[in-house]
Amino acid sequence: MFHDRKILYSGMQATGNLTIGNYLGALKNWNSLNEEYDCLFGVMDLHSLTVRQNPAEFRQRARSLYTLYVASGLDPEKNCIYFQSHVSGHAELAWILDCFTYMGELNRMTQFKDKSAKHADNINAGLYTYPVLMAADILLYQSDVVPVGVDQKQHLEITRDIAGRFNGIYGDVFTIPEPYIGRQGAHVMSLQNPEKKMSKSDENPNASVYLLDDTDTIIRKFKRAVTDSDTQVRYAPEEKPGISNLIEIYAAAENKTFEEVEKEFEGKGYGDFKLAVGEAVASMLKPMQEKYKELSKEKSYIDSRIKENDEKAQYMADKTLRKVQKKVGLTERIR
Ligand code: AQP
Repeated sequence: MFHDRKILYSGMQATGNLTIGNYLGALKNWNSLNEEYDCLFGVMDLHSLTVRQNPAEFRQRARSLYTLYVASGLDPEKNCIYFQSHVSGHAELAWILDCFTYMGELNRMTQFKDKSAKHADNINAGLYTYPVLMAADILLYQSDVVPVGVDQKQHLEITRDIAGRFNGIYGDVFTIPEPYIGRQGAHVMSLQNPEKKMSKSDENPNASVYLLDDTDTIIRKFKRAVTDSDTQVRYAPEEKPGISNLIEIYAAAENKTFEEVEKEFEGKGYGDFKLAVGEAVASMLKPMQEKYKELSKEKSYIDSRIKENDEKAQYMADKTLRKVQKKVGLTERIR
């Protein structure tokens, strides 16, 4: 499966149903990465535990996330698509790296502050040490590049700091990962509050469009999207955040520039535009939804890919983990 090319690592949490933000911002672009890199894409189910999950729904959602990766076009025979929790090395390496991370560094993480504010009733230690588990995810596979959204930049920096510190003591154990510099995805905002990013764990279902929403639901959500009292379809994120967000979505769905979109809707009202955005998104999602339906019936195909890829990931992870264990002086296993 792998060709000794540079390794690229990414993943998504199973904290909710995937949204068009996850798709246009990440998943859509992941599809072309395999041309250049050996790619690992994780279903980051351990990370998802920082938020309390209903076990049955969580299990089903994580499986659905795996199937959606495949339905979106990621080939599980060319990419290593696997479950984070199936490779015990993530948690094992995270513990060792915890001992090489300073509280002062973790105290500076803005995502911890944001997420603690969002989940004030459950500010657990996992939320705090989340960046160390993320560092373990990346370093375990000797990843060269990581595509990161703005909100994850700080986490990649701390990963590089931890790896550099470890290498400084023990020699070249870890590859120091670089941010992926390539085509950036769209940044999609909430349909109900365009100041906030569209999120799979948003409590308001009208704020997000999910990848498995049917056409009527999609069109209804766009019709209800919060905009301004003006009538001009013009890209001006500060002044018109709602309409600018819809322009960004439409442009990404139709592969058009913002200027082309503005021109197309010159003299037309918001009603026409919202309907067009809904239709464009519904037709963008249709092939993926059909593929998802088909794949959901092919349980044994997905099971085999999960098994193969788990083994592949486990093999790669073990190599790094054994090296790390040896370097820090843990007693070798007797085989
Ligand atoms: N609104 C968005 N626009 C563009 N890209 C987005 N991503 C997420 N939301 C948007 C990208 O999707 C990937 C998923 O990352 P994640 O699952 O680790 O969690 P996240 O970034 O915190 O995404 P969510 O949907 O907002 O999850 P919750 O609600 O659990 O916090 C990343 O590549 C991210 O950049």
